[in-house]
Amino acid sequence: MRLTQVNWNGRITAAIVEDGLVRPIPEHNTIELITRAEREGVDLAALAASHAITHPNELAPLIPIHPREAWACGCTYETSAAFRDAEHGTREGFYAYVYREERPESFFKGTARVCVGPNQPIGIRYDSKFTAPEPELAVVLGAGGKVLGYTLANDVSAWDIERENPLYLPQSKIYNGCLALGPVIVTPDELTDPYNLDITCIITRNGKTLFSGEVNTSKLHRRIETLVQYVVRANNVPSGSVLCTGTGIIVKEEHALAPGDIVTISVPQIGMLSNPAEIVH
Ligand code: DO4
Ligand code: MG
Repeated sequence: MRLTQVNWNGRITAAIVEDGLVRPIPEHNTIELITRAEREGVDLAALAASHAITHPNELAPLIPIHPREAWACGCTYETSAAFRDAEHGTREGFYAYVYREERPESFFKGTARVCVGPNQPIGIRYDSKFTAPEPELAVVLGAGGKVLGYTLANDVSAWDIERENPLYLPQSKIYNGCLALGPVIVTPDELTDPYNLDITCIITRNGKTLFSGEVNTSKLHRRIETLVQYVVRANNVPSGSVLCTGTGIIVKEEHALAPGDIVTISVPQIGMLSNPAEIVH
């Protein structure tokens, strides 16, 4: 099943997506749907199916979930660790260490406040000269870290701020418009193999392709359940949170985001997440 949120009678409402049309689930946003499924001990997709209206509508997908918390893992693809080490001036192998060791890198990425959905602007901090998109597979977490579904994420990052000093990581990662999510959440019964997804990313500027990159999730160096286990370890991450699994596509400095650029991330089994970039203060 594919779930999103739409504006239905003036309320953000969860909806099932079928053949490009949506069937809203009245009185529930995605968090409310997840909370109810857990409270009643029923399957999320079954609950959605039994409460969705029957008539399909043509409504634009919004952010598929306003996550209670957003978390992210890093250096989960060799390309990400190698790029960061190559660029980093101070500690050689700093990122390779995390790539290699049992404990993965994880960090807080924010709350719904910093998240945007399809076609909404992603942020370039006004004090960053090298902000890059990070196209990632993300999982939606239920109680105890259960994977309820998959979506696309853009872990937009001010790499120049991170590169200056590792202690600046939170400032490079958390700010207005730093995380795009969407366009849908695909439940695990429909997306059975998250380790064979082609992720592509295109940046266009003035209608021309500035950058294009791709990676297959088979290059993800960790099991998703391992990433989840570390993030929820001694940490009661609430149901309805999101975890980004890291980038395998690296955008270099010559393609740093500028205002007006459009970033489009695609995975055929999930869809297309497109966002314009803008300066944020
Ligand atoms: O340590 C830096 C963050 C890495 C990251 O976000 C990624 O690899 O996706
Ligand atoms: Mg990332």
